[in-house]
Amino acid sequence: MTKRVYLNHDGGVDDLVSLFLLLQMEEVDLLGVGVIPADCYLEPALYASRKIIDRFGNNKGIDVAASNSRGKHSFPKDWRMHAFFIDALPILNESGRINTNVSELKAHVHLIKHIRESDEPVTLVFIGPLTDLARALYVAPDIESNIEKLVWMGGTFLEKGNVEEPEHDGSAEWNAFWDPDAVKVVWDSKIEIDLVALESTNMVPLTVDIRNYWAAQRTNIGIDFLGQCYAMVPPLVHFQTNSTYFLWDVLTAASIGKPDLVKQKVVKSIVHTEGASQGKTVISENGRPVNLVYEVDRDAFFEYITELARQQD
Ligand code: AGV
Ligand code: CA
Repeated sequence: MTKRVYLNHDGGVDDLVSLFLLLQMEEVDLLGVGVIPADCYLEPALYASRKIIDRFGNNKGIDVAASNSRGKHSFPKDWRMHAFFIDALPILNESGRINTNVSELKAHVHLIKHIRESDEPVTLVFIGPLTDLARALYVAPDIESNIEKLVWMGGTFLEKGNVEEPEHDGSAEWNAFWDPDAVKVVWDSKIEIDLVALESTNMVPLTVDIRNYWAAQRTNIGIDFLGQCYAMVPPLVHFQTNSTYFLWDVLTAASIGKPDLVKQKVVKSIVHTEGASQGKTVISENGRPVNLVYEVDRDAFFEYITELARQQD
């Protein structure tokens, strides 16, 4: 059975790889793509998205929408630069043309339109902050009834998150920290949420082994694309640093195409929107239920994404 899917991403290396992989999933009917300038700069992220759809999207006629949402805390500039590198990859620029359109609608309005027009409930895949969804729910509360569920890369219930910034205690995950109020708005809705939190994404760091595995198969153009993308970001070698790269969003996308890669359990939670723990998600008796993805079969995951990437001639 095919799933209607809408993707909202924020232009990081693993966001753009996730777009590429969702386009390869037979069971996914991708309705549209929104791009939010959180962990990226908007222009290169839009260009890269359109070029990926052109090059690897099999003429699916998907359009891309730009978000004008703003966060509360900015991502580090070094990370936001990654979208420029992907946009410049020769494989995405070979044809010298761009066919995929940018919608006239802002991303949250584009999201509303696609949910309203879908003949079946839509699965929302958010792999950046939740701002566009929170804005959409605010102006169009009716869309809730045509949302199958939200699959979000964000949050963590571990003691240590991945934010290392002044005035913060380090307990939050970045997508939640960028706009904690948006998390609260979505938590206050009745939408079913699958939470791909740091519990599971910590199990899929980028490593030199996985890079070499892709390098050895680089004659295949899709696997070469994976290798080129993950050449831009630091792998886990001796110990984890603030810039160590994980396949956060790619795990989120993979859990849609192959749900049995991951294990889930229901937890009740709230989110902190003020103070030194902003963006921290916490287990609480009175919280709202979410399906926490807490474990992944690492080897099966890497095999699955490699096979998805493999292009047939
Ligand atoms: O917190 C993970 C989210 C994911 O959506 N992003 C990266 C993924 O796209 C923010 C982030 C946390 N640590 C990072 C991040 C790092 N070391 N480099 C780039 N982005
Ligand atoms: Ca992201």
